[in-house]
Amino acid sequence: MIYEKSHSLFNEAKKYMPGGVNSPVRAFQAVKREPLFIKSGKEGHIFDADGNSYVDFVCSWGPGILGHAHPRVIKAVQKACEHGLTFGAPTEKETELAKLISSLMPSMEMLRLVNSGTEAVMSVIRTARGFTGKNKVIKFNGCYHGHSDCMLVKAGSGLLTQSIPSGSGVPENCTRDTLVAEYNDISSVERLIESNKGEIACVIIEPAAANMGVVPPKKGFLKELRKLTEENGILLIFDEVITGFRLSPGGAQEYYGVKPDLTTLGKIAGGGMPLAVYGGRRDIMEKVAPVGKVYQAGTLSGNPIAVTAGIETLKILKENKDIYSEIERKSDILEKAFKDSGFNVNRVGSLLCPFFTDKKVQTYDDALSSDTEKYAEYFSYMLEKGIYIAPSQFEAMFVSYAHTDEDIEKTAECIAGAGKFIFNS
Ligand code: KE4
Repeated sequence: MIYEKSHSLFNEAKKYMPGGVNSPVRAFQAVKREPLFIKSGKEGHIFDADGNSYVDFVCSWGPGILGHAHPRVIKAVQKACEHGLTFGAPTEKETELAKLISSLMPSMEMLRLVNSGTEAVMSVIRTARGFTGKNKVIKFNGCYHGHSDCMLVKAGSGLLTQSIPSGSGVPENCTRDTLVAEYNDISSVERLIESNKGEIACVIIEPAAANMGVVPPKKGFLKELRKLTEENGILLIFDEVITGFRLSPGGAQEYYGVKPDLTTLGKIAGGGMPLAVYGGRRDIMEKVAPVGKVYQAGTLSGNPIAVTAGIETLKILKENKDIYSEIERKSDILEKAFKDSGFNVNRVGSLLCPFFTDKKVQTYDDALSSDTEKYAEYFSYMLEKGIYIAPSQFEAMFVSYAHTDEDIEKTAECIAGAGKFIFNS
């Protein structure tokens, strides 16, 4: 493959944007390569500036469950644009999207549209604090909830730690109320609740973790977490920015049969446009301004174009339930290819992740034991074969409805080849 055009575009971009990118993971640093500059996408494929084509399993980190440039979504967005892009005033479409989301996720009795997953999480935490009058928040090591200050914490060594900020620019006082438990370890949550009795507003979790690679919840873990939070008057927040409308039409809460008090959504909810959501129990959401005193606002929140993309996408998902059985079927083939080729692969629905460790990956520490150099080799092998996967061990492979049987077959063959190349099996 030739990458000359991407190379020169990257050099130019680096003069104007940190690392030449608008989000760090896109810089390909973890896989020790220069990023590709993408020119276009269609169905399950993307095309870079040098004219190379790839089967795309990043799918813009999740929104692309229907593939790129779905004709129905594009047509609806083009039509909406003719009437103006944004008014900063309520429109009927926002109610239509809110009703559609609520019909798919009944726990979301009332919700607010925002512009990014980060904004949704920042707002839902503030709402949980405002509703309970408590400040402390439990998150899980290895779960990512966007870059709002109180979520940018890295657990100290061991469990039950007072968090220290990760990265710079986050003052200690922004994270002193953020407690870190271990994913899939309910006793770590029990100990935090015990040592912070009556002070915890909420627990936030990725119901299926996809930001430390893919780590499914152990059987019963989510149900235990629900019971524990209910018993202690602590709100349970499912961060479904990735899992929402992906694991099932009703997301992880339908897939696992556990009802949170609050939920955040993003990615698929906006059909690829900047749109995210937070919501849940009506009595909690009625604390949000202008009804209640929890302030949250946004110039472009619920703008007609992003809302149109979201409505069209969710309508297609709601009208074609076979989409979910289809992406499961395609994911079955890929999972089998990984396993037959000697990979240690985790999977939840249409989210997959090969780990380069002998451990069964069920916690953040297990995930950290993965050989990221080997992941980088795997990444390059697949890229050179025209398969575009996450440029980091700690992300997910997203299967879309637009991936054809040929795409899946080609990918399965490349996985087999990568297995031979890496494990020289
Ligand atoms: P955004 O602010 O990036 O829209 O959403 C933050 C977020 C919140 N919650 C979960 C579970 C998420 O996965 C994310 C963002 N996901 C990453 C990919 N792992 C976005 C990609 C990026 O950071 O460039």
